[in-house]
Amino acid sequence: MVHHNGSERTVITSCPHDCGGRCVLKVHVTNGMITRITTDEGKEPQLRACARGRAYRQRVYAPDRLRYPMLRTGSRGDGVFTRISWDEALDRVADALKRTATTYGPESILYVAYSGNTGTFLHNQLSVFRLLSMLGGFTPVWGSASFWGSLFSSEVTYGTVTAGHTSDDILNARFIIMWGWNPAETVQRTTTAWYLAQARERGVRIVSVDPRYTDSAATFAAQWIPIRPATDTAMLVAMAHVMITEQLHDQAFLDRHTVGFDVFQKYVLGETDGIPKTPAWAEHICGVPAQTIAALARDYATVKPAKLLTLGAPGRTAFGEQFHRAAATLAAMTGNIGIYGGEPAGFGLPAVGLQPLAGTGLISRKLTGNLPDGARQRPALHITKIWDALLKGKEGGYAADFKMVYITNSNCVNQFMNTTKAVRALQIPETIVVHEQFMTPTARFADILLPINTHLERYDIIRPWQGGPYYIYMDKAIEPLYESRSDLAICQALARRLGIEGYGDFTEEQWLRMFWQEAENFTDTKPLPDYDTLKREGVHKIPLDAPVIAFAEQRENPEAHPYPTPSGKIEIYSKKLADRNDPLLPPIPMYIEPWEGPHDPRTGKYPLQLISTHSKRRIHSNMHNLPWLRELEPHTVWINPADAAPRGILHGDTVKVFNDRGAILITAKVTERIMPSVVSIDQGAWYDPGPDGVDRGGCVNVLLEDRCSPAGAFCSNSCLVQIEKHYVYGTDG
Ligand SMILES: Nc1nc2c(c(=O)[nH]1)N[C@H]1C(S)=C(S)[C@@H](COP(=O)(O)OP(=O)(O)OC[C@H]3O[C@@H](n4cnc5c(=O)[nH]c(N)nc54)[C@H](O)[C@@H]3O)O[C@H]1N2
Ligand SMILES: Nc1nc2c(c(=O)[nH]1)N[C@H]1C(S)=C(S)[C@@H](COP(=O)(O)OP(=O)(O)OC[C@H]3O[C@@H](n4cnc5c(=O)[nH]c(N)nc54)[C@H](O)[C@@H]3O)O[C@H]1N2
Ligand code: SF4
Ligand SMILES: [Mo]
Repeated sequence: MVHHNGSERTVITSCPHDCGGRCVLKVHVTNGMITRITTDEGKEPQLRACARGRAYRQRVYAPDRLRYPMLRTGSRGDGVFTRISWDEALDRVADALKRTATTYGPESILYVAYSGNTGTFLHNQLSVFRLLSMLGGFTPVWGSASFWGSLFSSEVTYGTVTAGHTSDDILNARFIIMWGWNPAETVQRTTTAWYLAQARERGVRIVSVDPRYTDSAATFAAQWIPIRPATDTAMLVAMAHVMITEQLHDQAFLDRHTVGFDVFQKYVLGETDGIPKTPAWAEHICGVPAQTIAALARDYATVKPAKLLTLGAPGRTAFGEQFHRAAATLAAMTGNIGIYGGEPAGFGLPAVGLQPLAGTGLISRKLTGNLPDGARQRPALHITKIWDALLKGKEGGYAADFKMVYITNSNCVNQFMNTTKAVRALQIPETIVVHEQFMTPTARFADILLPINTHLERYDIIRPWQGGPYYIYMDKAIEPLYESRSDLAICQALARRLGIEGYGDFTEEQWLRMFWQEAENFTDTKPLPDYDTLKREGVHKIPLDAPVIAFAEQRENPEAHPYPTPSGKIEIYSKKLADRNDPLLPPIPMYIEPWEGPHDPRTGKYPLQLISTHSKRRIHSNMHNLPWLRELEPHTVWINPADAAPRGILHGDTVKVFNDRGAILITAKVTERIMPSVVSIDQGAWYDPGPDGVDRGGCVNVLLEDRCSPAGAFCSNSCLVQIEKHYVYGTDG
């Protein structure tokens, strides 16, 4: 939507980066320049932008924006480039694609794309995905760094990932557990915090289970329960023990709606392995006092309806899928499924609007006709295996020797685990192409680096991450700066050079019109307004009579509406998993001792458990370079006084955080807001190694192992480190 007021235009848009929230940005433009950004001040609940969205003007006009296509002239990683023309850049990329595909086969082209844009209809990784598919295929990556454990558990337990409620249902709960969940800082839905604040005002009891005392705990919670990372499953299983032994569980619900509770119960009571999973047993593992565990179990089982809310972090651990399987089992034991104010503790997607994960992709594929299915036929590479696969290729058991790496929408050197290994791995391929907006740690490895415009310089339509009930038309505020272009425009030019027919030479608005018409076929909330109405109004809220809740039909009549699982019931015991016969991926949820957890023998050398959290001043690595947001919060490692004192570390000191994989320098935040023996660093600070290889940028992935859980979860909260004070010696002797 565009408004005129004298010489000022006001353009409505939103943010496409991966924070999950989708807020309204009102961009004020005078003479083609953005002067300020304001936000929704209308009817509540407002789609109100955070500091990052409000600071976006600084990102658009940042002095370090990439301006021109560039060719590497230094070594990979140095960041030394020379300017070239678009014609030369596109010729070089097209030649490399053709040469690689014909010489080594299309599978030797690895496409690494991640979360630069999510929820957008047009500008996202599908531009390149389609191009490479139509060229004959490539190797894609698979896995979700965010919540694979949760997606996996939801599929296994409920047969679907649409196992969540809309945020307004928070008002129906009488008890809320925020389990490793911090929505005041890491937005996943724009309105969540607003509803939590109201719940607190109404006297609803809210508890936070988290190694850190987060802003969410400080703002909403009556109680903070600190817990050792990666041990949550033990606590959940012990809560089940309390419910079973005190007969607090909802046996009628379990009988009617679930399979396999009997097997789980035997495990909990110790009938299968001789170890009763009592609160005392769990206390030793997770560090939460037995009485606290028992009290939480009693509250959750008796104060109804109740929500156990979680997203990704506790599952981003070794055996993280067990956490989500156990959480869903407790939701079933307390009968909090299919009712207002409950929550299935599955993947938190409500069934409303476009299927968020697949919708936009499906539309785009459908519209481009019969894609050669190349991409999907080739074995995809897990996001934690990229570096290993580049280094080892076929000899290491991978499907190809990767000769060309194409990177868009991702700062993977920084964001995927084991950065030091990434640096070695990216010396291997013959060609690396990166589409970026900034000279990120990943962009420095490009041979050909292409400048991309920001979302304020193009048109799009967006919907929230988790099927929130609205769409926003992202109007174009200004023309693309410098020589920047969209990924789509680049792919259109490449398609012409490569002789690919039918890629689609439409304008942005022509594409969007087609996508929007097609969206009708992918949504259950019809009718949608027509394209021109959407564009004029800016925001389309899907009218809902009541909160959308998961499994209401199943709750009412499970015989007529079976769960979409093989048994038709909630699978506490999964036959599918039993058939896999993998002791590390058992058919019922079980606590499995994690690697790099509190009882790993390596704690002798590296006694501190490190978690990496999402920062309120960034979206991953995006916006790390903006001075306004830097002022909001310094980049630090949180450390408890009990761990700082014996190391001689004072608040504000520079410290070295290290293990066998690498070392980083960072400022210490000495605080009681993190439990002893645990330290935390926000992910996303830009990797900046010194001559000694020690990272002065504070990039946490230098410390992490590139390893996933048995189901494929990204284990970025399973890591052991040591910390020491870093003394800076003068250079003059
Ligand atoms: N501002 C901002 N918002 C974001 C993002 C961002 O980068 N910035 N990123 C978005 C994305 S892509 C994602 S995936 C989500 C991530 O959303 P989350 O996974 O919810 O976010 P995290 O900050 O990783 O972790 C949430 C909380 O879990 C705690 N925690 C860590 N490990 C454990 C554990 O083992 N057990 C327990 N009980 N708690 C633990 C942390 O201390 C933290 O307070 O956030 C989204 N929102
Ligand atoms: N240790 C640790 N590591 C983590 C996590 C953690 O909790 N701990 N969290 C993980 C999670 S949940 C996630 S989702 C990932 C995120 O991993 P990434 O998606 O790799 O992280 P971003 O920093 O968002 O990088 C996106 C890049 O895309 C660029 N970009 C933005 N818009 C466009 C565009 O239109 N076109 C192109 N070509 N580029 C664009 C941005 O400038 C940015 O550099 O990180 C993961 N890494
Ligand atoms: S960064 Fe996320 S929470 Fe902040 S304004 Fe943009 S969409 Fe909203
Ligand atoms: Mo994520």
